Amino acid sequence: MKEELEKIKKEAENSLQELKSIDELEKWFKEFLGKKGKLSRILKGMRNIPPDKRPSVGAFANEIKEFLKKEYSLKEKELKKAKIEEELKAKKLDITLPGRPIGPGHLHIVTQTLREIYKVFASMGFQIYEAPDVETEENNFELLNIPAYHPAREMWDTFWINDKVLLRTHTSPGQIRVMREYYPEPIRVILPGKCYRYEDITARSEHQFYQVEGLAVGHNITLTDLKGTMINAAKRLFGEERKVRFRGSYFPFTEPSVEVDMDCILCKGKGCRVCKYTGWLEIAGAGMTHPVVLKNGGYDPDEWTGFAFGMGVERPAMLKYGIEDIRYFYKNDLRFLRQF
Ligand code: FA5
Repeated sequence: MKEELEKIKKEAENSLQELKSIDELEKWFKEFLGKKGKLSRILKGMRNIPPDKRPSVGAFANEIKEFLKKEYSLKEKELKKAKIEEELKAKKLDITLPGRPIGPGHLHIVTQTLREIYKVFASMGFQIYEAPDVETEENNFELLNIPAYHPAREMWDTFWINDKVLLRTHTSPGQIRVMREYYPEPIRVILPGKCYRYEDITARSEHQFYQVEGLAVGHNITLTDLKGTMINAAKRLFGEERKVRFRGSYFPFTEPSVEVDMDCILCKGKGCRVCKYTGWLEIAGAGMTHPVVLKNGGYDPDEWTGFAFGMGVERPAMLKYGIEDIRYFYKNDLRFLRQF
C-alpha cells in the first residue's frame, strides 16, 4: 500500500508542475485530494491491511496528504500571481494620453433666477438683507400678528426645532429683523432666502424652496407704490407685455392684503392647463404692513406706513422655462441643470 501511495504522490507532483491555470488546479485538487479523489480511495482500502501495520500506513498517508496540500497552496499562489501579472500587462495604462477635459460649470437655475430678481429690485432702489433660516417662533409668527392658537398658523406647516425655535416657514420674519435694525430710517429691502414647510412634496410643492420678501417703510407709502413696484417687477422679469392684477386676500401681517397675479405666460391669458384655464397665474402675496407689525418693528404706525410682498422663486422659474416638476430643481441631475 505504501508503494501505491508513493506512486500517487509522484503522479500528483508531476501533474502539478504541468498546471497552467487556477481551473486546472481545482481539477487537480479534486482528482488527488477531493473526497472521491485518488488518495481517499486508497485510504478506504486500509481495512484490508493487517491491524498492526495500519498506524504506520495511516501516518504515511497523512504525511503525503499534508505534503500535497502544501504543494497545492504554493501552486495556487504562483498561479494567482502569474494571473495578476498577465492582467497588468494586458491592461497597461498609457499615462501619456491627454486627460478628458472638464468643462466649466455654471450657476444653478435658482441662483440665476434670484440674481435676475435682485437686478430688477436693485434698479428700484431695494437693498438685499439676509436673515437666518433658523428663526424664533416669535419672529416667524408672534410678532407678525399670528399669536399662538391663531388659526392662521395652519397656513404654514412648520418644522419645529424646539418649542421656541423653528425653520422659517416664510421670509416674512426677516421684516421684524430689518425694522428693528433700521429704525428710525426708512426701509426699502428685499429679503431672499430658503423657507421650509412640513408639506407633502408634489410637482408644485417642495418642503424647501426660496422666497424673496420685499419691505418698504416710509412716511407716505401707499398701496399705489406696492402696485407700481409689483407691475414693474412682473414686466421686467416676465416680459413687457405682461398684465398684472390684484385680488383681495388675507395675511395676518398685512392690511389690506392682496394676491398679485399676472396673465399666463404660456397661453397669454386665453386659458390653459398651467393656469387652470383662468388665464392668470399667482406670483406673490402682498399688502400694506399691518400697524401691529410696524409697531413690533419699532415704527409708530401713526407716522409710518409700509408695504410688503413675498414671492416664490422656483414656481415663477417653472413658468418662465416651462419646467413641469419642481422636484427637478434639487435632484442635481446635470442633464436637467445643463439646460439653463
Ligand atoms: C407667504 O409665505 C407670505 N409670507 C407672503 C407675503 C409676504 C404676504 C409679505 C404678504 C406680505 P405664501 O404661503 O402664499 O405666502 O407663499 C408665497 C409664495 O411662496 C407662493 O406664492 C409660492 O410661490 C411660494 N411657495 C409657497 N409654498 C411653496 C412650496 N411648498 N413649494 C414651492 N413654493 C412655495
